[in-house]
Amino acid sequence: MIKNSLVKALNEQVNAEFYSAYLYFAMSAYANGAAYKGIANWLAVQAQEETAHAVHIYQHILERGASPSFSDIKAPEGSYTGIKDVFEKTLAHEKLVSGLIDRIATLALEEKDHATYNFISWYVKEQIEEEASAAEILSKINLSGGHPGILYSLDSELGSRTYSNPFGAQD
Ligand code: OFO
Repeated sequence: MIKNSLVKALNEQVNAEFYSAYLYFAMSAYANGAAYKGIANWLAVQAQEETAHAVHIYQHILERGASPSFSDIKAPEGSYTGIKDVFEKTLAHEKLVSGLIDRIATLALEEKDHATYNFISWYVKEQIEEEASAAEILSKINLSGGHPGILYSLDSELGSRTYSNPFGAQD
């Protein structure tokens, strides 16, 4: 039987994942308005992945025989000073999420809940990739020195990202 403390933490994580989706959609809308269509695409795919994470965690709560609970999803910041600002905030947000995931992993170990520990371990690994990809894009933006041609190439590169459900279910 899953402990209430873990149900609470997982419910909070569902909310945090939906917030992440909101945040990346807000950033995508900003990038779209700033004519960075490829970056807008990358961020929209990121938002879809975050939604898939929320659903996946919600399903785990149900599968463990517990009740999901729902609270308000915070509105994301909608204004940015440029794409560097967007990716600085993306990296900072992913670091924050890594901390939330680590907290659940620690709690699962303390509660000797190996099922939740095994479940959340996927996210521990995922967060390494999430931080690395945000850091890589940010360093490319920094290296560009604001050169329009380099930023155009980066925008084209990020425009090729496509969404596929990370859990192999229907998109
Ligand atoms: Fe849910 O992976 Fe980013 O935050």
